[in-house]
Amino acid sequence: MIRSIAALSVIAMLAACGQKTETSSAAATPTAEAAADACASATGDGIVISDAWVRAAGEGQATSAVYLTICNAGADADTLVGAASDAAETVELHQTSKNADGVMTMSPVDGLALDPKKSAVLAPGGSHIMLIGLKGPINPGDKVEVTLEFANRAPMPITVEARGMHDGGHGH
Ligand SMILES: [Cu+2]
Repeated sequence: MIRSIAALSVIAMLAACGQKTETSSAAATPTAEAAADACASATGDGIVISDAWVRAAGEGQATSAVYLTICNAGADADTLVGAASDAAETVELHQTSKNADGVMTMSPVDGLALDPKKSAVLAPGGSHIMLIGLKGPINPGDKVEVTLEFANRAPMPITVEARGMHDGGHGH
């Protein structure tokens, strides 16, 4: 992170929400704004994943969801087109939204846009990677392997840690 301090300070001056710029790795739980700021100054051409976790699921529970922040550090747009995991029979990209009756529903989407130098935030109440047909319980602290699939990049395997209902996210 040290080499990006100069760039971050520039961004902090430019960005309205630039007061928080630290987004490194697992310990931090950056806000969407902070993650976007850090992504704007990211170097290289890669995808940078942060704040990745999977919701813990008890015995007999059929579904769970993976949440993460995806920074597209490259200069070109890409799309998250899918994901795979041995933890579930089926893995789908989902978008949660409110229907006409004001009820939260979720539905599959073909892809999630990854704009250059921007972060896409998959979080409770919004987009998520849905695990359908869990092959077993996922306990808090468990590690789950998930492979992210992109339109313009090689698949990217990541490891996400399980959090209980009360540890992660803020509802829904
Ligand atoms: Cu879902």
